[in-house]
Amino acid sequence: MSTRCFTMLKPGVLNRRLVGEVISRLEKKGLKLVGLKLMNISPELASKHYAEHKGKAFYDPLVDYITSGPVVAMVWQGDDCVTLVRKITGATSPAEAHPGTIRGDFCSHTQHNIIHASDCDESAEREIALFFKPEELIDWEDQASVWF
Ligand code: 3AN
Repeated sequence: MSTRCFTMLKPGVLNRRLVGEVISRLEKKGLKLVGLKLMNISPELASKHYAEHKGKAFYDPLVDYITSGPVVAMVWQGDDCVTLVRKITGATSPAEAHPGTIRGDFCSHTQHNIIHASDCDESAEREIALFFKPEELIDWEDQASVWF
């Protein structure tokens, strides 16, 4: 079943010139990009996005970091989208993320683990609604859908 996943390249990824590389990996898998924007995150949006982590030791540094510079927010669509994106993203801790995954290849510290990806379909829909207006998403006709 076609579902959606919210992903976000965290602050600093623009600096590292990795935006194209990450998008390319998700595209090559066959996922369909239906939303994309460069944006700054307000503290209010950060606190909504990371509400489940409120009270944890890493929460304040996480909000400070995620609001520290522009992010690239994306919505991907495809069959089992969240599962596929999270496989390509790799484990939360870069030490556990396998080589060949985005986190396995491009980062060393959990707090600066390059990319956010929704962890289930419900989180994806909640996060998409936080970051995108409905009219910012374009469900274009996919002629290649037979392959994916
Ligand atoms: P994921 O991003 O893999 O779904 P979550 O939701 O557990 O992982 O964590 C959200 C973000 O919080 C992570 N991407 C990471 O930046 C940060 N984070 C999670 N656990 C830690 C930790 N133990 N120390 C520092 N930062 C953490």
